Amino acid sequence: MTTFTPEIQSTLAAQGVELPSWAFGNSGTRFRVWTTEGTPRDPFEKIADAAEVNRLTALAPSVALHIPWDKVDDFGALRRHAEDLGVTLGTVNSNTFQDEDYKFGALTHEDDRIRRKAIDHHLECIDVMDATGSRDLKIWLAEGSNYPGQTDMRARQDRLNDSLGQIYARLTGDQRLVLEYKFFEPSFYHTDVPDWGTSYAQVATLGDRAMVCLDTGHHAPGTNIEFIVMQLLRLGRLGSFDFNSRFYADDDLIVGAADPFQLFRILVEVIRGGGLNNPDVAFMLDQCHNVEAKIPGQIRSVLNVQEMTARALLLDHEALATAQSANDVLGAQAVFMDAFYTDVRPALAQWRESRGLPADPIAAYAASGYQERIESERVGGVQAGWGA
Ligand code: PSV
Ligand code: MN
Ligand code: MN
Repeated sequence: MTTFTPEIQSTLAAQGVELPSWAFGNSGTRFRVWTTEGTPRDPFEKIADAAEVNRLTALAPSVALHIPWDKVDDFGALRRHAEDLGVTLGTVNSNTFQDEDYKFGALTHEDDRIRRKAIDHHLECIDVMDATGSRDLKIWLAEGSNYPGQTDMRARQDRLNDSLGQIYARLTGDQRLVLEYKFFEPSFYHTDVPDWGTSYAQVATLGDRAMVCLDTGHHAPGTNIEFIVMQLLRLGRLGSFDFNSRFYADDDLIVGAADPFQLFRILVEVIRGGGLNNPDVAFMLDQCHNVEAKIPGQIRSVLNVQEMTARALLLDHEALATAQSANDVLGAQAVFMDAFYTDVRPALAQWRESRGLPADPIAAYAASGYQERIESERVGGVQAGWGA
């Protein structure tokens, strides 16, 4: 069985992956949203479910919020609720994709009234951050156009920059703005923040506390994502990850499920670039569990990240560097694949037990009675869903 050095053990022990509150609500596709027994009815119940993932894995110390989906009257109370359950409230995600006014844009809109409304929404999100103690404001914009000639792409970049500048100016202390890109959807011809280069160009003009968010599902098929990870770390602008996996487009499936090797390659570059357990880089999930059980789905996800991190930590950098500098193509590739093919699961199970955690967190969840309890308690009220 693989053994982990004390150094690897302490690196693994320090790892944390932020969970998205929306992963615990009902979700689906544009064809159907599936309902599930025991689904949370409000943000407090979503936080309770996220805390259960952390209790069983010690891997998920914080929960990301989406505003207005997670709007509550008293964010201080939500924060205390989270802290009582041993987690913190993390990234605040804004939402400018579900309001009639934003049909033709929000932060890029040519109508000053609508653009003002979108900026004000972000200022409200920063008020929420002040109450929750969150550091990061994450902005993903569903803005773009469907037809060539439909809009002035260049003027929209200028308005976007002005809007982001106004939002950035409202941040205080260690708060940050993180700008997420996505190559298409909901627009199909042009998107205002389609790629890391555009996100970088926008945030670089704002200041040091403006960063890029890389969602692994937001690239064209075949994109070398680990190259982007390497470049953003080099430039000191990789602010956060939205982890998930996909077969086709923005599928939001369990991270490491579609392409474990890609997750491994990304984590190798994260480690190479000093991004692991670096407070400047937030590791989050952005997933929806349409057909699988939600809490075990999140447990599976954080374990997948942990397993690929452990494999990446086992990479023999010395042997790799030697092979690389000799241009030993096959030798270098063999060293790389040796780490990837190492089955770390038995060693991780044993290590978890040595820390007082269940060797098999998914089995421990099934045996805990938590699912039965929420199914019997959470009757009545409206189940939360992606978008509510
Ligand atoms: C957009 O596709 C996105 O990745 C953004 O992060 C949103 O906030 C999130 O999905 C909502 O699920
Ligand atoms: Mn995302
Ligand atoms: Mn997405």
